[in-house]
Order: sequence, then C-alpha cells, then structure tokens
Amino acid sequence: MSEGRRVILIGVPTQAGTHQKGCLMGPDALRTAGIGDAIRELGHTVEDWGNLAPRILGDMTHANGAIHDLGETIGWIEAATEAGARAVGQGLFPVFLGGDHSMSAGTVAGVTRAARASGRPQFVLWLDAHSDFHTPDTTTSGNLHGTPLAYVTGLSGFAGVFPDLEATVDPANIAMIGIRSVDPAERAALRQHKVEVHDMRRVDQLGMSSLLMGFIERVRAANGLLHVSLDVDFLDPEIAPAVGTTVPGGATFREAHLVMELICDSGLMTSLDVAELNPFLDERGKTARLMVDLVASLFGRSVMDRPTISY
Ligand code: NNH
Ligand code: MN
Ligand code: MN
Ligand code: MN
Repeated sequence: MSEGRRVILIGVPTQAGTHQKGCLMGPDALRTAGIGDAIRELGHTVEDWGNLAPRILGDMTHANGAIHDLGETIGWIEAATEAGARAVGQGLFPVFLGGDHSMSAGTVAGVTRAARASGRPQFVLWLDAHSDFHTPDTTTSGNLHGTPLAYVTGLSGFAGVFPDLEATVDPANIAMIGIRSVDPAERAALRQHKVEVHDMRRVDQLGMSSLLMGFIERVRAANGLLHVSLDVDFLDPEIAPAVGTTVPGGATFREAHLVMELICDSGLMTSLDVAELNPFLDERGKTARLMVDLVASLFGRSVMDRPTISY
C-alpha cells in the first residue's frame, strides 16, 4: 500500500441481516478503538463521512417466509451502493465500517459500478468463515447477511427483491479464504459458478501465502480493482469473540496478519469492508482493537519498512 491514500470511513450500522442484535454498534466501536488515527499515522489522509442512514421502506415480504427485515436491508443496500460508487468514483478509498455482512451487498455493488465506469474489472477477496452465497430462495436462516456475494454476481433469485444491479462481479474474479461453514445450496452454486474457494483445510495444507498470492497475481495481471471484505468470523473465536456466528478453527493471529501484510504489499486494494463486529459480545474491546490492528496492517503498518521477501 503506497502512502498518501485518501481514505473515507463510512459507517453502515445495519443489523437487519441477522437475528443477533448488536452489529449496529460496530462502526462506533471501530472508531472508539481508533481506526481513523491508526490509518492516519501510516501517512494517509482520513475523513469520516459518518454513518449512512437507510431510506425507510417499511415491511416487505418474500415467498421464503424465513426472510426477515427485507425492507430495511434494501434501504441499507441502496445507501451503501450510492456511497461506495461515489467514493471510488471520486478517487477515494472507502473503508466501510459494519454492520452485519448484508452491508456488502451494497458496498460491493457500489464499488463495482465505479470500477465499470473506469473500465477496470472488479475483484473481490472474501475473508470469512462463511461463503455468503445464498439467494433469497435458498437461505434457510432467513438472515440476509448470508446472501451478499451471490447478489453482486447477479445470480437469479434477486430480481425484484434486492435493487437492480448496474454492474456485476464476474464469479471468476472472486476468491474466498478462511471458509469453514457452507450450506448445501451454497456449495452447489459455488461449484456451478466456479468460485475460487479456499477452505481452512486448504489453508492448513498449502498455507495462506501461496493461496493468496495466486489470487493477487490474477488481480495484477488483469489491472483489476480489489475489494477486500473482512468478516470478523474469518478469525478464530479465541482471538475474535465479538461476532454472532463464531465457527471454531479460524485464522490465527499470525495468519490474519500475514494476509493483511501481503495484500498491503500488493498495492492493489482499492476498498475495504470491516463487517460483522458485534461489540455487545466483545471482551473489553479486544475484538475491536484486533480489527483495527489488522486494518493498520492493510494500510502499511509493519515491523520493518519493506516486505520480508520479494515476489
Ligand atoms: N450460511 C449461514 C446463513 O445463511 C450463515 C451466514 N452467516 C454469516 N456469514 N455470518 O458470514 O445463515
Ligand atoms: Mn426469522
Ligand atoms: Mn460474512
Ligand atoms: Mn461469516
């Protein structure tokens, strides 16, 4: 990550995408843990656009009766889409502070719209325990935070439910790392659309570095824009308890930092989500502070002033 990026913090305090309450406090916990100063100290400018507010749409229903808070979720998606498109369109670097992961239906839609206007392909790196590849028809939990990645690729099932997309992400331009919970319908869709999925078994066997560098080189070769979506549950619950959907066996402290440092060294990241932080479940700010440390690594914090090895 070169110095002097113009970073915009954008709070997306939605919790409509999950049954568990508390994510609405996420953006303010990240601010309290010092996310703005941490980025600023690394030589970037940081402006805070505050928290988005959704258009109020009222109750909406879906044939899948499990789905809840659809109208509110659509309002957040609209707001995040506009903010993301505006920020990237102005040459700024948006850091979206969540909020549950349904926010990324909007953040990714927005940055992808701006990418298309610039003529460059949009890539997405999904760091998560979950693949979030449900459609409204396949989700059994009804929690729409399980759907954003399927939405932005333009999968059928979203038409007339979520807002129409102006630009979609090619499934070939997505990589997921850290995965350890995939529902059967998601697995079928991921296979069908040939998404690059690196589950934790692959991480154990092949290592974070080789998996991530393969993807980074693809982004570089295509002169792509890279959106990184970091879900708190990418991390092992021992180090990051403040999330409603913990899954054992997540990325360790060292693995997570390595991922951030490699992304930083690539210089390719153009937008970022910090999703799913639920401060109500935290232990004296431990998870919020870890997320800020990881973001600092993404923006250039390192022990020495250069990569350990050159690629
Ligand atoms: N796949 C599950 C569902 O759709 C879990 C999704 N939960 C997440 N995603 N936290 O990151 O309900
Ligand atoms: Mn429900
Ligand atoms: Mn997620
Ligand atoms: Mn998750």
